[in-house]
Amino acid sequence: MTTKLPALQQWVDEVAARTQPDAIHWCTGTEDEYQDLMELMVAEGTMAPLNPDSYPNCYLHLSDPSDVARVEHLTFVCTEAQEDAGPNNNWMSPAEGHARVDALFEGAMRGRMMYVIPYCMGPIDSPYSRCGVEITDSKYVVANMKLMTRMGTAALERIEQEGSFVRGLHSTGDLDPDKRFIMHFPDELTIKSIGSGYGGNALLGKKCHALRIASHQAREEGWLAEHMMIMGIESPEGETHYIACAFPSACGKTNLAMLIPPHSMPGWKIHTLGDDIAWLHFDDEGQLRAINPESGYFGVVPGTNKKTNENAFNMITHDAIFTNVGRTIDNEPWWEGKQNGEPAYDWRGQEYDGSEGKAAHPNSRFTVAATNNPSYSSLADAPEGVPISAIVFGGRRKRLAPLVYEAKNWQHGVLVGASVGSETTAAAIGEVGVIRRDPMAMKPFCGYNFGDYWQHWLSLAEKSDRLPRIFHVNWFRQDDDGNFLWPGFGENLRVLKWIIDRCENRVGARETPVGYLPEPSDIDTSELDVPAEIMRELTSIDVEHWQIENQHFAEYLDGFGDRVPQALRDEQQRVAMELEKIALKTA
Ligand code: OXD
Ligand code: MN
Repeated sequence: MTTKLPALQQWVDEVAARTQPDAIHWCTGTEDEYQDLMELMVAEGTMAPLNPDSYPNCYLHLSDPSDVARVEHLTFVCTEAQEDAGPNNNWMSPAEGHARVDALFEGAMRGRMMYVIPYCMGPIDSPYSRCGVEITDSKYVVANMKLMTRMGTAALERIEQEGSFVRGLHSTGDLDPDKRFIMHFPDELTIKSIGSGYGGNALLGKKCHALRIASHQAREEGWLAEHMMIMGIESPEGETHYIACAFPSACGKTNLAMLIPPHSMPGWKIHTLGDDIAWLHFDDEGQLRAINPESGYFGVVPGTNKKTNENAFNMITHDAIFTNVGRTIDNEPWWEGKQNGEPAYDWRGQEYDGSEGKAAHPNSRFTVAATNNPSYSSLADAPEGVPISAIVFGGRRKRLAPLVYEAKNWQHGVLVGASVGSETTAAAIGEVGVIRRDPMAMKPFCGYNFGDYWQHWLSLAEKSDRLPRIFHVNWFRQDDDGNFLWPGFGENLRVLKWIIDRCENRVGARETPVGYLPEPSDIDTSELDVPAEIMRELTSIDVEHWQIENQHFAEYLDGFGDRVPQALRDEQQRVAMELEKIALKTA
């Protein structure tokens, strides 16, 4: 018996009987255990140590070339009624889901070690944290879980006290894409994932538990599990505000979370709490508080350099795992946009001469403990989390969305979040439909019907009279030649300052049908090369363009049928009517 909790021991025994591993290892989460795993992987050839002088304690893992990203088409939510999973998820009945994957797990761990990883999502002593146990046959998964979660003995003790935990079963199987499934059983708090070793498919604490299963639990229990980074912004006067931002994958959450203030804003400081996931709960006073359930970052490597994200660039020079990047002749990791060194080998391990493809896979990743981050906030470990002043949504919109605007109230903010989207192809004026809709940046991660999810968001208005304000930002506006209108990166702090000033009622705004917009002069552009007419463009709306957008969004809502809350429809129609009024006036 390796645990005092009979339900856990029984599950581990059942899994072992089905998967037939050679042996079982219960993870303790110690540094020695991590180093032993690394040595084993180096001996097996699945991990390569990088240059110990310039990249101490860093390793490179090259995955199977067919296994480099999340697989949304193979990701399922298994509920009794298909309607409960909603049009936003692939669905299977629980009976069929179990039958399909259980057959693939038969004997899957033969010849392998089975690892049992007890983990805690969130600070070990936080009432908002939730625990899980992942069983896996992948040493790479164990090592990544060590960096990404609080795993090991302390988590097991909490699980034994609480008696409940999310069950995550994972095997890399034979990496055959035809035998790959990521299955979620929210009513059983269970995840089964087979056939992939990639982070989002295999580190079950992350997207599977902390978003898909947790969003389901959060709805039942009155909180939110969101695809949001969390950051603290401290002014030179020492006033700190915390914000939670949801942008679709690969829209710069990690960069924003680690922002370095521009020279023109001396004395400002950024404190990073998380770069990907936030769990938001109300405290006794009705204040929404956030914890980051993770304790590490699993970030996209290409494009990381001193200009885009100096903190990340520095934090991955030690104690990091790289997955699918290239390598220099000096055995340093290399990626497109690194801005120094030359690749000698590509992400497949082959010699690289630049004639074919990229040296690093576009979705190559770093894994590091959050404490590596120079701007790490010690409050990331605070059991009570941090108070959230503002929720910020965003996406990549070349033309439509202004640099920043504020929702008129909570209900309107839910509409703003529900209409988040990112352009996937070059969209000319008018072609606003060419976007991937990604409500609240949760399209791949909401574990239940979006209609019910929006209703859950709306219902929070009844829980508190001091909800955070809701904003939308867009760093990606372009001119006709494809040049970005706003410099982005550290300069985004200028926009965050406006958001904070709004929260403190220190600055006015212009009311429009789509929300409150800044006066161009209310965003400080000193030392920036952004002409006044560009600032006017960045802080105004094109009514006709927004009418098309509103119409597209209404059609999108139709896809969710009668699960769409009436209040959301009302809000969409209110915006449509107000836009129409202006269009008629100016016609
Ligand atoms: C991620 C994602 O890996 O959103 O964080 O895809
Ligand atoms: Mn993400």
